[in-house]
Formats: sequence, structure tokens, C-alpha cells
Amino acid sequence: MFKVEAAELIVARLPLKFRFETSFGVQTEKVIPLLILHGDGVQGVAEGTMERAPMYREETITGALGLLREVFLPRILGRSFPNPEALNDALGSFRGNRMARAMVEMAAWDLWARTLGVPLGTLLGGRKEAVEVGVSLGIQPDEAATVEIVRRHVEEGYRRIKLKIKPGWDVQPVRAVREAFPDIRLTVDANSAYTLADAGRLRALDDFDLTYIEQPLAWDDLLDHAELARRLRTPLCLDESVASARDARQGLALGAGGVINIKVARVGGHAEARRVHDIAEAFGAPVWCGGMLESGVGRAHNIHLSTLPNFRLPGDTSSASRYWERDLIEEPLEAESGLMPVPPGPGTGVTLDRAFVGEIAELQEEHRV
Ligand code: OSB
Ligand code: MG
Repeated sequence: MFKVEAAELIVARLPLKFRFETSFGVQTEKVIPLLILHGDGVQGVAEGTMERAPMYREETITGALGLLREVFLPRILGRSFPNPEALNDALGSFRGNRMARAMVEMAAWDLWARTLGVPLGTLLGGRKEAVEVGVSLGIQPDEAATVEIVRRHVEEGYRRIKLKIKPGWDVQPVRAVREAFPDIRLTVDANSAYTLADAGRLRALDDFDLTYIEQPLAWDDLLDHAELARRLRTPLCLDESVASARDARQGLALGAGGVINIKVARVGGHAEARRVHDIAEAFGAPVWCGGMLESGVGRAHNIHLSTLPNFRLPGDTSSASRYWERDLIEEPLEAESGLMPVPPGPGTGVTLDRAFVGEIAELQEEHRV
């Protein structure tokens, strides 16, 4: 049982240490919405992964803040719940808006785990003390720069290299990297930049022994992915297209993908992420934990979720020091030889750096009944 006594909404901004270019745009900073749920002597914290503009999926920061203030928080403030799933039920059958809902659900899991005094991963059913990680590398100016940035991250011990691609920048970087590193685990991510008409071009990627091609087609498509999968040897990995356990079941049943990138916020929280994990396991499909350039708050949630057994491929949850000069939490989250230790202690095991967050916040508000 836990009670939601009060909630805080914060929006912080952090400059990224690198320019992150994908098929949908360029990012140089991160706007980070945070939700803190205050219980009886403990707090739970979560991070929103939507952006200002709906570039990845359809949600936005402005939309999420309004929804939290006007609809979600009034439903849970001042109430007690036996567990996070009961709190999620209190948000009723509202449609969509899974990233906004996930902020509440994930903060509730952290709050509940801290109330019980157990690590979040353990509460979710995970067992690992460290999880395997890779890196997601943005589009570089040319082949030489691509090979160079891959070399740096291979030397740091990352266990999988993922290259962002887009039409006109796909076979070239992949060929250059594969020639320089014949044996690394290599993948690509198109963030929905292609259509079925590009099947021929994508088939050229079959020559490079990629573990999978991530989300080549539309962000809300399954059927065309199934058709594309029949035309390629390389497995497809679904990211944007899986917003729920039902999407996962239908996608796997259709053959739209053989691998799923689970992003806990994209599917609406830890309970739904676990259902996606279980369905994939039943289909014999491995999953891995994706990232959205999260601060340490979201990163810690991702690491705990990744301790479940069917997370059998390295995730995108790389070292926080890659992204930020200074993180929003007090603990370092650093991988060693491609292994990210699970932060020990109750809940996510990390502590919001309130002083730093207070300095950089562009919005801070408190809500109670
Ligand atoms: O498609 O996985 C993606 C970042 C923002 C939006 C979408 C994606 C990504 C990444 C980066 O690939 C993963 C990370 O380092 O957090
Ligand atoms: Mg992706």
C-alpha cells in the first residue's frame, strides 16, 4: 500500500555532449519533464520521454503537462493504492498518451519499491546485477567519421553498435563499418524513414550480417513491416510500431519483426513493458531495452527493467557520461566493458540532485488535493 500525498512537476533542460542526428532531425539538447510522487516519507521519480515536437511518436511535452495537471494527477492525489497496477487502473480507460501515463506509472513503481525497501528490478521479477549495453550512434558527416566513432565505442567495450540510417545514407556507412570491424554485433535504425518501395535498397543491407534492422517503415505500421520481412534475410526489430502488448502480439504473429525494442515509456509503463517482454518470450523473440537519451532518472528505470530474462540483446542504455557533463542524479551510471551495473538499493536506487535540478529547471510546480 502506498499513498500519493503530493506531486511535483519539473521541466529541466540539459545540453547533449554530442550532436545526435537521426532520420527525423538533429538534437543538441534535451528537455526533460520529471514527475515526483510523494508518499509517506518516500518519493518516486520518473522522467517523460516525449519531446517538444512529435517527431518520434505523437506525444509532446506540452500535451503531457496539460494532461497530467488536468486529468491524471487529480485522479490519484490524496489516494492510497495497493500497488502500481491499481494506480494505473485509476487512470481508467483513457486512450493513448502512453508516455504521459508512463510518467505516473513509473513514478508509482519507484515509490512502491522504496516503500517495500526492495530494488525495482527485483520487484519486476528480474535477477541480473548488471545488464549488457550497446550504443546508438547518430548520423555522421562521412564514412571516415563513422568508422572513427565506432572505433571509440568498440574500444570502450560496448557490446553492440547501432548506426542511424536514412535514405541516401545506409549502405555506405554500414559497408565502411563492416569492413573495418568484421566481427562486431552491428545493427541499424531508420526511425521510419523508408517505405515498401525501398525494399530493394534495404535488401542490399542483407550482405552485412546485421543482427537486425530497426523500424525501417512507418511509426504506426505493422502490415508493411510483415511484407518487408518476407523480402529480407535480416530480421526486423520493431520500435515505434509497438505501443502496447497487443501491438507486440499482433506484430509477432504477423511476422512484422523478430525482435522488439522495448521502451518502457512508449508502451505506458513497467507493467505493460513486462507484458510485451512476456509475449515476445512466448514467441521465442528476444527483446532489448531502448533509450530516449534519458537523464539518469529514466536511465535507472531502463536498467532495472532490463534485468528481466528475455532482455537477451544489449540495450541502448549506455554510460550517462556519454550524454551529459552533469547528470540530474547523484550516482554515476557507467558501463564497464559493456556491462551496466544495476544501481543497488530500494526503488531505482538513484537520487535526484535537487540542488542542480533547482538551478536549471524552467518549470517547477507542486500539486496536492
Ligand atoms: O529510435 O531508438 C530510437 C533516441 C531518441 C529517439 C529515438 C531513438 C533514440 C536512440 C537513442 O536511438 C538511444 C539512447 O542512447 O538513449
Ligand atoms: Mg529506434
